[in-house]
Amino acid sequence: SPAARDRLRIAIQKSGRLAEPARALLASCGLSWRESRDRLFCYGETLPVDLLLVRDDDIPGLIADGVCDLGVVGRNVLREQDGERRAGGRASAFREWRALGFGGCRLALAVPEAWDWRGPAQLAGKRIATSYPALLSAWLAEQGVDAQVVLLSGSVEIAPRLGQAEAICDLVSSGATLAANQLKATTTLLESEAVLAGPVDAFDDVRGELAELLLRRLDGALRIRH
Ligand code: PRT
Ligand code: ZN
Repeated sequence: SPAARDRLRIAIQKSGRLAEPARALLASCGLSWRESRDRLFCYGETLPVDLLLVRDDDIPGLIADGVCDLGVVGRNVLREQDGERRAGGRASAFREWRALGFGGCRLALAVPEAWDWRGPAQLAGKRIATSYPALLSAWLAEQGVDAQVVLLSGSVEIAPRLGQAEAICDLVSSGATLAANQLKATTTLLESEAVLAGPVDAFDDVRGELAELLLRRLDGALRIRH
């Protein structure tokens, strides 16, 4: 279990879609920080709550390793990494504590516009490109469909045109990217948004009280927003 600490450390995205909204939400909870020159660590001034600025993909692992206590990350990333851990026989090491109401998108299956979509069975024997292999594999298994998962770290939507796959499974918000690549969304595998992620169990030192205080303020801030 993570080493005891008397300050709470929250990981947020350094740059990207969730970076500014995450900071703004935490600031609306009364937190403020003094920034270090490298902009990787922000020291909490009003409360002993520090920020670590990282890649979003690193956030679940930082919580699992006890390097950070909490994190703001897409549910898609959190569920994918939990799925990968459990597929590898490891126990869950983080979970969703709160849905935060921004960064909304969906993980969807998309096929060429020319396809006459009749359902998941149509994917049998096909290649599906994705950056979410655990979530896609779990869904395929649930549907009883035997398809090949092609793992790509980026530019998933171009894979069908490049001949790497017949279909894709990727995040969609406006749908413009799919349309630009002559693809159409079919089934939604996961509705996603930014979430506050934390360990599976409560903290057993002063971080527990800090986390409770933060959650109370967060719930207040989220109520005002909605
Ligand atoms: O550098 P770092 O690794 O931290 O950032 P990143 O590039 O991996 O992440 P970033 O900032 O792109 O996304 C962070 C999180 O924002 C994601 O994990 C999602 O939870 C959330 N989010 C919300 C999205 C989108 N909407 C989104 N539309 N993440 C990505 N997209 C991409 C999608 O992959 C596709 O390429 O936008 C394109 C589709 O958008 P539309 O509007 O054309 O449908
Ligand atoms: Zn990322």
